[in-house]
Amino acid sequence: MKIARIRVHQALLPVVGGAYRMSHTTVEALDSTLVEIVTDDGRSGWGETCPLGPVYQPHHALGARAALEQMAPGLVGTEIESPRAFAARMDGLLAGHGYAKAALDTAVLDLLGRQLGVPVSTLLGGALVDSVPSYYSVIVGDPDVGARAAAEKVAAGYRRVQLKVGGRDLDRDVESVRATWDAIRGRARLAVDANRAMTAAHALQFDRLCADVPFTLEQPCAPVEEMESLRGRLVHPVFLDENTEDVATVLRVVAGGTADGFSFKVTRLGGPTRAAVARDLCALRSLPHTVDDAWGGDVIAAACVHLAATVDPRLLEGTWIAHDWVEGHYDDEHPVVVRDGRIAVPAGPGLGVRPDPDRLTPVATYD
Ligand code: 0XW
Ligand code: MG
Repeated sequence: MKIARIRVHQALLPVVGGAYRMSHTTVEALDSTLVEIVTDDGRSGWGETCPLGPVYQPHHALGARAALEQMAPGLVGTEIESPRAFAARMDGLLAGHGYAKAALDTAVLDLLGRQLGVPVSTLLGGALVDSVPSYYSVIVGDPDVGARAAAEKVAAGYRRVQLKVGGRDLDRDVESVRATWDAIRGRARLAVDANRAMTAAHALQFDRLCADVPFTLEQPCAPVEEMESLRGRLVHPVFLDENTEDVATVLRVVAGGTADGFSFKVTRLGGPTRAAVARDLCALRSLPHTVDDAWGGDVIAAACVHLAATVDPRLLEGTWIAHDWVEGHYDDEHPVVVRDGRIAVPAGPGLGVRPDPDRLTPVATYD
């Protein structure tokens, strides 16, 4: 199966409700990049990457498309033998840029799945379940508004809530934590995500002020060294998110015992194939983790769910998808959605979703 053509598409995704606010940035629309790999035997496979704006991580939409432009000419005409062989070829064309390579990795998995007649989860080791738990992310805002939103989502079946804090007075964050926990206690777990906004001193203070509320504290500080300085000084278990920019960092953290779990972003780790290595490292130490992405539509959501389905259910903290914040779907017949707090693994070979190109804006074609 040879690559005959690579098409790059763009999807502009306005945020439903107007804005998604985190400690350091508020986004109102996201710029997603989809790739379609077309083979000489007429098959096509899809991938997607959608940075959460240009400051959440060192990733941005223009950079993704520039990376694809750099690699595509060296990929067209080559044989698709396996995800690992394809990853090696991408690395030979461009160093780094895992968030862009992720889209191509996903498209190759979609293609191989369709060629072999198996779902992507099988290519990632095999699904253990036919649906995965999701979780709901409450944005930084008024404590009572956030608590009501959390209560509504728990009533709708979610069993994990992530509360965004940071970027404001510490007491306001503490108020949000208490209001949200009071609204969901006994029915759902709580994670509190500062998205790197706190200093180590603030994180220690915040941890003490909320010591009586059980939650996992997600990425309170920015550099992994600062997170390492907090080890053993917090009462709350700590999850790393933004620090896990590659599998090597995951290995360092797992080996060093720096965190109690992770909030993984599949494209940040380089795509489902590489993210599966992070999954296996966590399994060695029974470290719970999420399988999410920063943003995106049905293609990224399907990739996350296929990988999440291969995780030991005991260790899967949940799969966040942006569907609550994105209007519509790329594929109306096979939308990836949360129902009763869970997401069904898309049926059929490959990803199980087929974007309608008419819903996308063509950006470039390489053949
Ligand atoms: C909650 N998320 C998975 C969605 C946004 O991309 C941020 C991210 C996180 O955990 O920080
Ligand atoms: Mg996070």
